[in-house]
Amino acid sequence: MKILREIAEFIHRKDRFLITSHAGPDGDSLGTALALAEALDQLGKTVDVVNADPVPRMYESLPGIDRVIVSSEVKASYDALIVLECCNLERTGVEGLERFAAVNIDHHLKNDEFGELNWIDPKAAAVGEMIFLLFGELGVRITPEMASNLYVALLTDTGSFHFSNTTAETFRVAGELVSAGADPAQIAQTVLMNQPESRLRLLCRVLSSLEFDSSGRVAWLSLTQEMLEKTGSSADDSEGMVNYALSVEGVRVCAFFKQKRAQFYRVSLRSRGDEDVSEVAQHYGGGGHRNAAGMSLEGPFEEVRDRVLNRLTSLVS
Ligand SMILES: [Mn+2]
Repeated sequence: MKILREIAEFIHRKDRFLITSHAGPDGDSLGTALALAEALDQLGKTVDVVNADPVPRMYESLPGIDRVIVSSEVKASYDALIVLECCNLERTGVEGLERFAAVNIDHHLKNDEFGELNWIDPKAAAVGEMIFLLFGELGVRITPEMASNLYVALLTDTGSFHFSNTTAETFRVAGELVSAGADPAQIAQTVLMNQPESRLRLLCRVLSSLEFDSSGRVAWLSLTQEMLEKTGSSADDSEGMVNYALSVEGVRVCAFFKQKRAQFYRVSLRSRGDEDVSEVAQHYGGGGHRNAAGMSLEGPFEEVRDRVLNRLTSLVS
């Protein structure tokens, strides 16, 4: 692939790198950033990893996680910037990035192609799957730590290999990562099966908010600031809870309304099949993939809920 060669040549030409990804980091953005940072270490480059938001608890065990600098502004200078899964620079939540020559690597449908080099592959299950190919092009050795980080990227972005983005290529890469030292059982234990009690208490409350439309094809969940306070949870403890609504027989699409503050909601959307929830998200200024998307909405809860549900209902009727 030409773009892979161009990115590899770009990396070989530069010395000081900054890697960043979207605000509200997830397993793909963090795992891929850390694996890429280690690859650049191997090539003798200087690398900083910056994220606007703190590392969610479930990813604290990722090898090299301590190198993530949490900051919403970059003042130092670098030769190059590598941006992972962001449709534009604003999505990083980090200021001061416009100064750098950027490589833009993403697997989302909509991308502004803001980079000097842009590698967008919506068929990739995770940016981790893409970066694995880049490692081949760069000729770096995949250490067990890099393999584990990329495996976390694949595992979490595919919903443990459940989602429709899971392909033969995903399993091929996952297989190579296991051969290189990623331990699937141990990673599942530390990332997925290591929840604090507070998260389960939060899950109980979120699940008790579950509702359905009259067709049974649309389901929704909600989370309030009060639920977080009462259970001693943080907002990132709700990651993945949206999928419970989609797991119900007959449900085609679902929404998860997360109150960020009074009259302000972050809405996650999921679908099972051909229903494209990214269209709904884009209508409200958000984005994502066909089966997983999100946006933010302002207003009283009932109003926000009804606006979204109207759209979701027409998607399944
Ligand atoms: Mn991703």
